[in-house]
Amino acid sequence: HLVASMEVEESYIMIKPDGVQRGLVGEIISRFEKKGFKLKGLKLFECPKELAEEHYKDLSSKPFFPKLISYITSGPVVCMAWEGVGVVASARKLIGATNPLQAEPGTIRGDLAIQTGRNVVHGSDSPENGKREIALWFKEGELTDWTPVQTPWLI
Ligand code: RTP
Repeated sequence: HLVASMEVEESYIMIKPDGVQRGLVGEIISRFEKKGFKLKGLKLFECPKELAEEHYKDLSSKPFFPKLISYITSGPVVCMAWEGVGVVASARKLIGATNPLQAEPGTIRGDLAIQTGRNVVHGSDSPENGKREIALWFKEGELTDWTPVQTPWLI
């Protein structure tokens, strides 16, 4: 179980192909934006098979791995880098349980999804993986470190 930290962290959040196909991009982005996290990178992207396999390499021995790779590469995804205090655990909370039927109402998966194999969004599971995944999915020039103007509630 992830405990919310007081550190400024980065999380890699990705809207999976079903989220894009179902027209949920704005809805999902708005949840992180309204919470108060800072968007540092955003792109619509067709994920090559090799990248999907690298991203999910820890799951490569699982029986569902081939299905997972074809799901993630089945259409464009929206890649995002979000920054903020405790963003990794907080984003996992906003996203909800892996199985959408177990995700609480009010969470993204709890409100918008039914199946584990079509659970609309990914969020990094540790600050280390947040950094690793952002480096994996974004090139250097694609990230912007900007300072919010007169919005002290954004960190
Ligand atoms: P994610 O990495 O996408 O945020 O998901 P997670 O941590 O909640 O779940 P994880 O166990 O890391 O699994 C990654 C993704 O693989 C798919 N999955 N399918 N039994 C199955 O068919 C199955 N189990 C997992 C899901 O898309 C899950 O989000």
